This record gives sequence, structure tokens and C-alpha cells, in this order.
Amino acid sequence: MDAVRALNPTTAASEVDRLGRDLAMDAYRRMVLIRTFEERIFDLFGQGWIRGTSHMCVGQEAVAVGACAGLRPEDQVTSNHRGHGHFLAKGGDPKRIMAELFGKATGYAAGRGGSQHMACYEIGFLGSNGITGGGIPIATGAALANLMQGLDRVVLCFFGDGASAQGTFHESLNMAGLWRLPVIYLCENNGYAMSTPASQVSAIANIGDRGPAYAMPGVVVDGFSVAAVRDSVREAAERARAGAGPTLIEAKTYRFMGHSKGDPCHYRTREEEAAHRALCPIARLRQGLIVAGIADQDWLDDAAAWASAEVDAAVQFAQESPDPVGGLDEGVFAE
Ligand SMILES: Cc1ncc(C[n+]2csc(CCOP(=O)(O)OP(=O)(O)O)c2C)c(N)n1
Ligand SMILES: [Mg+2]
Repeated sequence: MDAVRALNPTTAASEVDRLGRDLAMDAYRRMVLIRTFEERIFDLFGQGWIRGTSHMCVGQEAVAVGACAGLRPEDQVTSNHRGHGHFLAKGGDPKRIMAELFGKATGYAAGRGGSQHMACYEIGFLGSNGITGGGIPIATGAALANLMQGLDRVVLCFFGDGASAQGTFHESLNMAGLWRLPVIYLCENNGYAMSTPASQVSAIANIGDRGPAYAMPGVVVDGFSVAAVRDSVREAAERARAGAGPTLIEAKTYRFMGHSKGDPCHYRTREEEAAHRALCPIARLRQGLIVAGIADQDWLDDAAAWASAEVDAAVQFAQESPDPVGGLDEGVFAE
């Protein structure tokens, strides 16, 4: 947490200044939608509507929303096991994401994939991924494909601190640095890989500091600041589009919930959790909107009601959707 505070000079007001009025309002609503969606999933698990597992990104919303705000619509992203927020921020339909979690035919993988195997190529969401570090070479390959086809689009890869210890991270960054690929590696350092603290498994304090070893800038940003994440991604995307190659960004953040449902979080203290909850990215932007005179209580209530209604509609859609029909290989991509 001290590391986050140290690079956290942004105030609530400066969040809004940097984003501008319209984007600040839009980012707020999207972050509230993601949080509402995730909290509802947690409840639906408890009620037995959703089976399997699911990893919630509560606390990390500013990374997903800030990153996608720094990209163009035609740009692509890869995601990991904690991917609902990434998908929603990239423009995924809450109804079809929810239906996939319910295992219904109307889901993004026709009910076969679930939380960790969803994709929508039309909006550039190249997929969540249950293999830790599995999305990193996929993003690298997609960036190479875009470059070879002369397409003016960049790929952003979301992954965690745990994934940055995988061989795929080092192999991919080396290749991307060597070939100047138009890719942005965005590490969401939420402090833990399951129960393992990042500080116990990394020889250096900042994962972002590994960038220069692979001939790319390494940037460390406050992952609770949607403006800081947006700015860093926008700059990296400009760099990539200009042919100057990849960037590694580390966003320091924290997951407010357990690793997945049923995690009692015995490996961290309640005090540590409370200290990080005080840095909540939604609360900070809300404060900024109020101070700037953009939002009053009515507007904030409307945003919350809109998000709830979106999630209600998604749940209803999922509940009323038909079960999958046909073979196991329909709706999924497998070789
Ligand atoms: C190759 C592989 N090894 C181990 C796992 C089990 N696993 C699932 S999530 C996870 C931790 C990932 O940590 P991090 O990358 O920091 O992401 P976070 O869960 O913190 O978002 C692990 C080890 C896996 N899914 N894939
Ligand atoms: Mg982690």
C-alpha cells in the first residue's frame, strides 16, 4: 500500500480535470456497473444459480475502465481469469456475459465456456483465460498479426502479478521488444497471486521495472486512478501506433474480495483490507465529480439505479435463456 500512496499525488479533483467532464461521468458509470455486476455474481453463487468458479475484480475497476478509455474501439484486448470487468469495459453485453456464467445457449461461448472462456472478436475482446499467463503470448501473436497485415490497431494484454512470474511473460516481452510489436502489457498488481504475496515471489519491488530489460518503457501507475491508467495506456498506444514498439505498465491495485468465492483471506489482515478499501477508485472519482459540481446526489443515485437495472436485466435474460443444445464443441474455439 505504501507503494500506491507514494505514486498517488492525484486528488479527486484532478481525476476529473484529467479525464474531462464527459469521460469522467462515463468512467464513473462504467465502474459502478462493473462493481454491481461483480457483487451480484457473488450473491448468485451463494444462491446456487452459478456453478464452477468465478473471480471478482471489485477494487480493480479503474484499471479495466481506464485502460479501455485509452484505446480506440478497433484495438484489441486479452484478459485473464478475472475478466468480467475487462469485458464490460471493452463494451461487452452484460446480458450475454451473465448468460455465459449461467451456462446458457445465449452466452458468449454458447454456454460451454463460462467465466474464463469468453470472447467477442467483433469488439476486440480476444478472450478471458484460465491459464495464468496464457493471455500474454496470445496478445503478442495478435500484435504480430496486426503488424504483418498492416492494421493500425494495438493489442492490450491484462494479466496479474502472479502471471508476471510465468515464463510466457518473459518470452513474450523479449519477442515483442525485439520485433517492436504494437502491444501494451498491463500488469494488474493486486498484491497477491491466490494467497501468495507479490513481495515474497518477486526479486524487485516494481514489476514495471522489468520493461527496460526487454527494450521497452516500464511504467508504474496508481491503479486506483482511472485517469492515471487512461493516460499511461493512451501514451503507450500512441507509441505502439507510431511504430515505436511495446510498453509494460504496472498498475498498483488491490482486490477487495477474496481470490475467488469461498476464500476466507487468512493470508492478509482486516486492517490491510480496510486501508486499501479507503483508496476505492469509485469513491475517489465520485468525490471528484461532486467537488467539480458535475454530480449531485440525484445524479449519483441515477447512476446506481441504472447499473442495478442493467444487472437485473442481465440476470433475467440469463434465467430465461434456453440451455445449450448440440455438441460440446459448439460455441468454443479449440484445436
Ligand atoms: C498455469 C497455471 N498455473 C496455476 C493456476 C492456478 N491459478 C489460478 S489464478 C492464480 C493466481 C493468479 O495470480 P495473478 O496473476 O496475480 O492474478 P489475480 O488472481 O491476482 O488477479 C493461479 C496460480 C492456473 N490457473 N494456471
Ligand atoms: Mg494478483
